Amino acid sequence: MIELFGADYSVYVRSVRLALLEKGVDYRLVPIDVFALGGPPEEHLERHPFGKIPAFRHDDFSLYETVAILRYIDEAFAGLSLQPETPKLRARMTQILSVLNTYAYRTLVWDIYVERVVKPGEDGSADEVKIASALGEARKIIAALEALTMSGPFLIGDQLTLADCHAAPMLNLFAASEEGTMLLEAAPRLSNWLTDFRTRESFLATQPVGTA
Ligand SMILES: N[C@@H](CCC(=O)N[C@@H](CS)C(=O)NCC(=O)O)C(=O)O
Repeated sequence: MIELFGADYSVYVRSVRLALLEKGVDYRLVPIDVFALGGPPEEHLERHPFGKIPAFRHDDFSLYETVAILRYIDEAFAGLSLQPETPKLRARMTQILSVLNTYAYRTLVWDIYVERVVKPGEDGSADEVKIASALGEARKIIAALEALTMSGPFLIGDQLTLADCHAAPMLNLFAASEEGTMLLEAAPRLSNWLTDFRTRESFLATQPVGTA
Protein backbone atom coordinates (compact mmCIF):
# COMPACT_ATOMS: atom_id res chain seq x y z
CA MET A 1 0.00 0.00 0.00
CA ILE A 2 1.46 3.34 -1.04
CA GLU A 3 0.34 6.65 0.37
CA LEU A 4 1.56 9.98 -0.91
CA PHE A 5 0.82 12.88 1.42
CA GLY A 6 0.45 16.24 -0.29
CA ALA A 7 -1.59 18.33 -2.70
CA ASP A 8 -1.99 18.18 -6.46
CA TYR A 9 -0.90 21.82 -6.90
CA SER A 10 2.58 21.09 -5.53
CA VAL A 11 5.33 20.69 -8.13
CA TYR A 12 7.22 18.33 -5.83
CA VAL A 13 4.17 16.14 -5.27
CA ARG A 14 3.56 16.07 -9.02
CA SER A 15 7.14 14.87 -9.65
CA VAL A 16 6.49 11.86 -7.43
CA ARG A 17 3.09 11.20 -9.00
CA LEU A 18 4.71 11.26 -12.46
CA ALA A 19 7.31 8.68 -11.39
CA LEU A 20 4.62 6.45 -9.84
CA LEU A 21 2.50 6.61 -13.00
CA GLU A 22 5.44 6.06 -15.33
CA LYS A 23 6.42 2.98 -13.26
CA GLY A 24 2.81 1.78 -13.19
CA VAL A 25 2.66 1.78 -9.37
CA ASP A 26 -0.73 2.34 -7.67
CA TYR A 27 -0.92 4.88 -4.86
CA ARG A 28 -3.32 6.93 -2.84
CA LEU A 29 -2.93 10.72 -2.65
CA VAL A 30 -3.73 11.79 0.91
CA PRO A 31 -4.56 15.52 0.93
CA ILE A 32 -2.40 17.68 3.19
CA ASP A 33 -2.65 21.47 3.20
CA VAL A 34 0.73 22.80 4.29
CA PHE A 35 -0.43 26.36 3.69
CA ALA A 36 -3.38 26.11 6.10
CA LEU A 37 -3.73 28.92 8.63
CA GLY A 38 -1.78 27.80 11.66
CA GLY A 39 0.63 25.75 9.57
CA PRO A 40 0.75 22.11 8.56
CA PRO A 41 -1.40 19.69 10.56
CA GLU A 42 0.35 18.33 13.65
CA GLU A 43 0.20 14.73 12.42
CA HIS A 44 2.00 15.76 9.20
CA LEU A 45 4.94 17.12 11.18
CA GLU A 46 5.47 13.61 12.49
CA ARG A 47 5.89 12.44 8.90
CA HIS A 48 7.87 15.47 7.78
CA PRO A 49 9.67 17.48 10.48
CA PHE A 50 10.13 20.42 8.07
CA GLY A 51 6.40 20.55 7.33
CA LYS A 52 6.72 20.23 3.56
CA ILE A 53 5.04 18.05 0.96
CA PRO A 54 5.39 15.36 -0.26
CA ALA A 55 5.76 12.69 2.38
CA PHE A 56 5.52 9.05 1.37
CA ARG A 57 4.69 5.71 2.94
CA HIS A 58 5.08 2.20 1.53
CA ASP A 59 3.61 -0.27 4.05
CA ASP A 60 5.62 0.51 7.20
CA PHE A 61 8.42 2.40 5.40
CA SER A 62 8.15 6.20 5.61
CA LEU A 63 10.18 8.69 3.64
CA TYR A 64 10.38 12.41 2.92
CA GLU A 65 12.50 14.49 0.49
CA THR A 66 11.46 14.19 -3.14
CA VAL A 67 14.70 12.90 -4.64
CA ALA A 68 14.90 10.12 -2.03
CA ILE A 69 11.27 9.22 -2.78
CA LEU A 70 11.87 9.27 -6.56
CA ARG A 71 14.88 6.96 -6.27
CA TYR A 72 13.03 4.62 -3.93
CA ILE A 73 10.10 4.34 -6.36
CA ASP A 74 12.43 3.53 -9.21
CA GLU A 75 14.48 0.99 -7.27
CA ALA A 76 11.78 -0.71 -5.17
CA PHE A 77 9.32 -1.44 -7.96
CA ALA A 78 9.46 -3.35 -11.21
CA GLY A 79 8.73 -1.64 -14.51
CA LEU A 80 10.54 0.82 -16.69
CA SER A 81 13.88 1.89 -15.20
CA LEU A 82 13.92 5.65 -14.61
CA GLN A 83 17.67 5.94 -13.96
CA PRO A 84 20.44 5.54 -16.53
CA GLU A 85 22.83 2.59 -16.23
CA THR A 86 26.09 4.32 -17.07
CA PRO A 87 27.92 6.42 -14.45
CA LYS A 88 28.13 9.45 -16.75
CA LEU A 89 24.45 9.58 -17.65
CA ARG A 90 23.44 8.82 -14.06
CA ALA A 91 25.61 11.72 -12.91
CA ARG A 92 23.96 14.02 -15.48
CA MET A 93 20.53 13.03 -14.19
CA THR A 94 21.61 13.71 -10.60
CA GLN A 95 23.10 17.04 -11.67
CA ILE A 96 19.78 18.14 -13.18
CA LEU A 97 17.88 17.05 -10.05
CA SER A 98 20.27 19.09 -7.94
CA VAL A 99 20.03 22.20 -10.16
CA LEU A 100 16.23 21.99 -9.94
CA ASN A 101 16.21 21.74 -6.14
CA THR A 102 19.02 24.10 -5.32
CA TYR A 103 18.53 26.90 -7.84
CA ALA A 104 15.40 26.52 -9.94
CA TYR A 105 12.53 25.93 -7.53
CA ARG A 106 12.74 29.10 -5.45
CA THR A 107 13.56 31.41 -8.37
CA LEU A 108 11.32 30.04 -11.12
CA VAL A 109 8.32 29.03 -9.03
CA TRP A 110 8.20 31.41 -6.07
CA ASP A 111 10.01 34.53 -7.24
CA ILE A 112 8.54 34.57 -10.75
CA TYR A 113 5.54 32.24 -11.28
CA VAL A 114 3.82 32.89 -7.95
CA GLU A 115 4.42 36.65 -8.20
CA ARG A 116 3.43 37.02 -11.85
CA VAL A 117 0.59 34.48 -12.16
CA VAL A 118 -0.76 33.47 -8.75
CA LYS A 119 -0.71 36.70 -6.74
CA PRO A 120 -2.60 38.91 -9.25
CA GLY A 121 -5.24 36.14 -9.55
CA GLU A 122 -5.70 36.28 -5.79
CA ASP A 123 -6.41 40.03 -5.96
CA GLY A 124 -2.90 40.85 -4.88
CA SER A 125 -0.34 42.48 -7.07
CA ALA A 126 2.95 41.13 -8.34
CA ASP A 127 6.08 42.24 -6.53
CA GLU A 128 7.85 43.72 -9.56
CA VAL A 129 11.07 44.28 -7.64
CA LYS A 130 11.21 40.62 -6.63
CA ILE A 131 10.55 39.52 -10.22
CA ALA A 132 13.11 41.90 -11.68
CA SER A 133 15.78 40.82 -9.24
CA ALA A 134 15.11 37.12 -9.94
CA LEU A 135 15.39 37.47 -13.72
CA GLY A 136 19.20 37.26 -13.93
CA GLU A 137 19.25 34.04 -11.88
CA ALA A 138 16.33 32.64 -13.92
CA ARG A 139 18.22 33.33 -17.16
CA LYS A 140 21.25 31.48 -15.75
CA ILE A 141 19.11 28.51 -14.64
CA ILE A 142 17.39 28.15 -18.02
CA ALA A 143 20.73 28.45 -19.85
CA ALA A 144 22.22 25.77 -17.57
CA LEU A 145 19.28 23.42 -18.10
CA GLU A 146 19.40 24.04 -21.87
CA ALA A 147 23.10 23.13 -21.86
CA LEU A 148 22.33 19.93 -19.92
CA THR A 149 19.45 18.89 -22.21
CA MET A 150 20.67 16.15 -24.54
CA SER A 151 19.35 15.52 -28.02
CA GLY A 152 16.49 13.04 -28.05
CA PRO A 153 12.98 13.02 -26.63
CA PHE A 154 14.07 13.29 -22.97
CA LEU A 155 16.46 15.42 -20.95
CA ILE A 156 18.93 12.55 -20.83
CA GLY A 157 18.57 11.69 -24.52
CA ASP A 158 16.65 8.51 -25.26
CA GLN A 159 15.69 7.47 -21.74
CA LEU A 160 12.87 8.85 -19.64
CA THR A 161 14.42 9.49 -16.22
CA LEU A 162 13.70 10.97 -12.82
CA ALA A 163 15.10 14.25 -14.19
CA ASP A 164 12.13 14.53 -16.58
CA CYS A 165 9.66 13.73 -13.80
CA HIS A 166 11.16 16.39 -11.57
CA ALA A 167 11.75 19.11 -14.17
CA ALA A 168 8.41 19.04 -15.98
CA PRO A 169 6.13 20.31 -13.18
CA MET A 170 8.48 23.17 -12.28
CA LEU A 171 9.17 24.31 -15.83
CA ASN A 172 5.52 23.99 -16.78
CA LEU A 173 4.59 26.54 -14.09
CA PHE A 174 7.48 28.82 -14.99
CA ALA A 175 6.37 28.76 -18.64
CA ALA A 176 2.97 30.13 -17.60
CA SER A 177 4.57 33.47 -16.69
CA GLU A 178 5.52 35.97 -19.39
CA GLU A 179 9.12 35.91 -18.13
CA GLY A 180 9.12 32.11 -18.42
CA THR A 181 7.79 32.22 -21.98
CA MET A 182 10.43 34.74 -22.94
CA LEU A 183 13.36 32.88 -21.35
CA LEU A 184 12.24 29.51 -22.72
CA GLU A 185 12.18 30.93 -26.25
CA ALA A 186 15.95 31.23 -25.94
CA ALA A 187 16.23 27.54 -24.93
CA PRO A 188 14.94 25.52 -27.91
CA ARG A 189 15.95 22.02 -26.73
CA LEU A 190 14.35 22.56 -23.33
CA SER A 191 11.23 24.16 -24.85
CA ASN A 192 10.73 21.31 -27.31
CA TRP A 193 11.20 18.78 -24.54
CA LEU A 194 8.59 20.58 -22.38
CA THR A 195 6.11 20.81 -25.26
CA ASP A 196 6.43 17.04 -25.85
CA PHE A 197 6.36 16.12 -22.17
CA ARG A 198 3.10 18.02 -21.69
CA THR A 199 1.39 15.55 -24.01
CA ARG A 200 2.41 12.47 -21.98
CA GLU A 201 -0.41 10.53 -20.37
CA SER A 202 1.20 10.79 -16.93
CA PHE A 203 1.45 14.57 -17.24
CA LEU A 204 -2.16 14.96 -18.36
CA ALA A 205 -3.34 12.64 -15.59
CA THR A 206 -1.61 14.72 -12.89
CA GLN A 207 -2.95 18.10 -13.95
CA PRO A 208 -3.98 19.93 -10.76
CA VAL A 209 -7.78 19.99 -10.42
CA GLY A 210 -9.26 23.22 -11.73
CA THR A 211 -6.43 23.98 -14.16
CA ALA A 212 -6.27 23.45 -17.90
N1 LIG B 1 13.16 19.60 0.00
C1 LIG B 1 11.76 19.26 -0.15
C2 LIG B 1 11.04 20.46 -0.72
C3 LIG B 1 9.54 20.23 -0.83
C4 LIG B 1 8.79 21.55 -0.91
O1 LIG B 1 9.36 22.65 -0.82
N2 LIG B 1 7.47 21.45 -1.08
C5 LIG B 1 6.65 22.62 -1.08
C6 LIG B 1 5.44 22.45 -1.99
S1 LIG B 1 5.88 22.32 -3.70
C7 LIG B 1 6.12 22.86 0.31
O2 LIG B 1 5.82 21.93 1.03
N3 LIG B 1 6.00 24.13 0.71
C8 LIG B 1 5.43 24.48 1.98
C9 LIG B 1 6.24 25.51 2.70
O3 LIG B 1 7.31 25.89 2.22
O4 LIG B 1 5.78 25.91 3.77
C10 LIG B 1 11.64 18.03 -1.07
O5 LIG B 1 12.56 17.78 -1.85
O6 LIG B 1 10.65 17.31 -0.98
